This record gives sequence, structure tokens and C-alpha cells, in this order.
Amino acid sequence: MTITITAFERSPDGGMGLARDTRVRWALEEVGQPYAVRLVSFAAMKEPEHLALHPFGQIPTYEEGDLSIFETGAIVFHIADKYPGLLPEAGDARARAITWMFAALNTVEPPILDLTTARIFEGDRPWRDERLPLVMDRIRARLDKLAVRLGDADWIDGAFSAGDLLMVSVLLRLRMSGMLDEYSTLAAYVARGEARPPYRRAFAAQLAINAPASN
Ligand code: GTB
Repeated sequence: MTITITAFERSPDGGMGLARDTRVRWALEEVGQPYAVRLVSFAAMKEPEHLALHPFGQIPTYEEGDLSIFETGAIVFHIADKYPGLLPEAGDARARAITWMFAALNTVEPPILDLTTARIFEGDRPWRDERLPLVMDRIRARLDKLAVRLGDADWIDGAFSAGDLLMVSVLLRLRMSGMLDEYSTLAAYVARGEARPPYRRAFAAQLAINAPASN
């Protein structure tokens, strides 16, 4: 059955791989499933046709036969649940890997999203300079603990899993801020994720769409 995902017609990041379709592409590459991509403009995302797939008018979405789902975490979980390669087969190890998926999205990512909001979307607001250090401290509080838990391990809990895929994807959003460089083991963890051939393929596929045209 053909898998079709949606992605930005042109990502605002110009191909840095930060839009969330990269996470879904990466998961599909890890499990070796081919997929098609339907590109949508910002305007089209708010039209009824896309809203039927994604009630909040966003990307990514995922269609497979009669199934249509949205929310990156749910999509990555569906892929990991259905196809071998991203979650331990059963038992406690599987439950722990799923826990790390939620930890990435619910505990580590929110303050990182706040940083983008403070820097970019509220960059011209009078509270920006006061807010930024508070947000950065909230991020460091998470990274301190994450670095302790990771220690010198390659991955967060045994073999690479969907938990690592989401955690690395979340941490990648910090690269531009320089904050990742404060944590050498986390920076190495992210680099290990980026070095995986499935990530390289996912990154290249989105870059092919989003790279600024050269003259
Ligand atoms: N909770 C949802 C999920 O995890 O799937 C959030 C989905 C979401 O935020 N989608 C964004 C979107 O569609 C794209 S990924 N935005 C358009 C809109 O809301 O109208 C977020 C994103 C966008 C751009 C960059 N960038 O350019 O660096 C990075 C991340």
C-alpha cells in the first residue's frame, strides 16, 4: 500500500531539515518503507481538502490505504509499531523506548519551541530580552538531566529506537542557538543520529525540495 506524507511546498528553513516531515521521512527510511510526498503551500494547508487530513492545517500528515493520521509523534509511533526496526519487539524495553518518544516531544521539546517563539515570533516584543535567558535556563534544566541519563552511551536506552529518532530530531532544533555545543555528549549523540544512512537519505530528500535555487 502506498504511503503518502505531506510536506511544505517550500520549508521556511530552506532545507535545514527542521520541519517535521523530516522526522517522518527518517522513520520511513529506518524501516525501509518507500513513500510518496505531496507538497502543500501555506495557503493550501488551510483549505478544506487539507483540513480534512489535518484539523489544524499543518504538515506532516500520513496516508496509507484507508488510514489518514496527523501529529508527528503518532505517525512515527504508527510506523514503528507496524514495521520492524524502530522499537524493541515487546516487553519492558518496548515500553521504555515509547516512553522516550513521549519524553522527547512532551518534556524536552516544549522549552525548545519557546526559544523559537521568543527569538523569532516575539523578537520585536519588549519582553524578549528578559524572557530569553529564562527560556534558555529551562532548556538547560532538561539538557543537564538528559546528558546525565545518556552518559557515555550511544543511544538513550540500548539499541537505537524511535525514542532516539525523536530526541535527536528535537535536539537538532537547538543547533543554531549554539546551546547544543555546551553539552559535548549530546552534540555527539545528535551527530550519531545525523550520520545514520536513513537520516542522510531523509535529509537529502527534503533538501532536494527546499534548497534555495542557485543561479
Ligand atoms: N504537533 C504537530 C506535529 O508534531 O505534527 C505540529 C506540526 C507543526 O508544527 N507543523 C508545522 C506547520 O505545518 C511544520 S513543522 N506549520 C504551518 C502552520 O502551522 O501554518 C514546524 C516547523 C516549521 C518550520 C521550521 N523551520 O522553518 O525551521 C521548523 C519547524
